[in-house]
Amino acid sequence: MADLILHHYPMSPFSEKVRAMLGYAGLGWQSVTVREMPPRPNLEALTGGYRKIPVAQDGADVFCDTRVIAREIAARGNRPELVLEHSSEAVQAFVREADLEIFLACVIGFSGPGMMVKLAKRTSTLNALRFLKDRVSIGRTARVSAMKPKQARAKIREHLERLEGMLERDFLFGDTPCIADFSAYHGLWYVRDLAEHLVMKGYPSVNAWMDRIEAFGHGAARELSQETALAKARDAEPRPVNMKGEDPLLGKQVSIAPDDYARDPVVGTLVASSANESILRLENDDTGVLHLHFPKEGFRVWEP
Ligand SMILES: N[C@@H](CCC(=O)N[C@@H](CS)C(=O)NCC(=O)O)C(=O)O
Repeated sequence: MADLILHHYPMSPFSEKVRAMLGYAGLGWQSVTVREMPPRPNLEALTGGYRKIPVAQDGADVFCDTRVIAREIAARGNRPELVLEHSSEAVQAFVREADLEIFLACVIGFSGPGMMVKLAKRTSTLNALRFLKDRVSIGRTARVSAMKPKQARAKIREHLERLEGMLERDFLFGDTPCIADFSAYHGLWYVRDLAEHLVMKGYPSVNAWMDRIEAFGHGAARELSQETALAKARDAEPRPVNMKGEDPLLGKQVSIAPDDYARDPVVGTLVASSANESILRLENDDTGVLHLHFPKEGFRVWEP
């Protein structure tokens, strides 16, 4: 299997989840840095309009959402503990909450003016203002219950208490990490390492656990340009699809979109549908034929 190409940006928590998993799995990968918000024309040619970050790519196969990206990392690094559907019910329930409510609480509760100043310093003031406008618009069109910053901070304090209690061993569910550790880590990375918020101070076990995850590093990344990533898609064929499923929408043109926030739909032909994954075929001049992989959970598929 080829090294994954990761389309990401430094301040993105879900990208940090993937970078940390790549480090844990000891993998080499290719890094394509994208803007913090659309327009991202080169990436849009690969994703058909799916707008969340990160996105991973292997030739003409494109992996949208960290749940399907984790499966690719697990396969390349022989780390089955990163595959959500192989995990216990308790781990799956924990990950579901960590990747949605807890992540949103971290971002809503701890994105003060300091974060905007950081972004402005890394990019430009105009970029930071555009970012703010973009995120307000994501919030307005989201289908998740809105939280006020104060409520969000209270939720995170409660969450930190719970984690502190869970961390009797080195990792959340035992002596070795699993997908739950990476899902819980990335939101708190935003709070502790990006926002540098003092709320984290009173939780020594949580801090030591985060340090253990950070010690895995990010794996060996090589920079790649957006144009080269597109060319790699154009020069490759999608890998053969070996699961098809019973879905009545198979073979039809469908729309697919996240059902929580940033719900921009992608239109393509549904070429495979299993319990955990949908694969859409897309074709355009810049990339040729692509297969886009989406998780089943958290996505809606319908006939347009
Ligand atoms: N469920 C998605 C969540 C990804 C997500 O929310 N990513 C954030 C960045 S950390 C995002 O896309 N924000 C909007 C953007 O970057 O355009 C996953 O697991 O990949």
